[in-house]
Amino acid sequence: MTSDPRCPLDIDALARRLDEAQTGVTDTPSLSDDHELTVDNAYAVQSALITRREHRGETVVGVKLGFTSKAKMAQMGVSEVIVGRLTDVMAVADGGKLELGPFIHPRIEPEVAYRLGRDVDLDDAGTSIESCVDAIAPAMEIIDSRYRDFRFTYTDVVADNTSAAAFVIGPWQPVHPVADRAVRMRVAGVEVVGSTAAILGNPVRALHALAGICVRRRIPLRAGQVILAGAATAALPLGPGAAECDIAGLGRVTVEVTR
Ligand code: 0L1
Ligand code: MG
Repeated sequence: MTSDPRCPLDIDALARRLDEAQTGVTDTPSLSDDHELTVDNAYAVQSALITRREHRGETVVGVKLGFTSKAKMAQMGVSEVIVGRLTDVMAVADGGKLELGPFIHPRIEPEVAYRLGRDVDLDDAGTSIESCVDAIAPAMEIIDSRYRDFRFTYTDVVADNTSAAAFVIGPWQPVHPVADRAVRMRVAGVEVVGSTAAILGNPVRALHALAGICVRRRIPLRAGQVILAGAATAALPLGPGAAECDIAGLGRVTVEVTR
């Protein structure tokens, strides 16, 4: 488990540090300041973090992708997307209320969501993840890095469950192609526009990337789980007021943010 001469690596201690940052609503310095995490170590910390949440009674209800835009990959100097886990406690109802209290410095981004109609068999190379998806919806993700000033390395953010904090999903629809759809998100009067093409050129590619990582990392993909495919625009700071997202031909999702 030890990989850095500067500081012995204790996966559970790192997970506890990130977990306490989240539950205590207090940021923490980048783990990389005093540890040299490998990608394997980082996913191990993420798994330990999720185990802690499960011990508190939370249930994993889906997965999310990050770094699905060329701009973000270039910024981080990486070429592989990252995967995090979503729990039931992170889910907010469409049109519902979201209180800012539990978040450190939240941001929000427009996303495309898929739903799995059946389990993905990670041991069957012939299984197409697309054939396991039974619905698609507009969505927004709230990201809230537990790191000070959102300053992190690639492995830091994997360990921190890819900044996952909350999500809201609009009305589910039968699956249809959404390769290049206009996206508009408005948050407390600030608007950002973009395209679903920002998600790996086509959100369906996010499904393929996800399947590859889940096979390698043994992250289960179960019937009923949701998949957030990645951000269609840059994230906006999340403040009080209405947050809404429209995706052409896919629909609309809203949430009312309160202090
Ligand atoms: O969901 C995302 O694309 C965000 C991944 C983590 C990076 C960040 O916190 O900005
Ligand atoms: Mg996201």
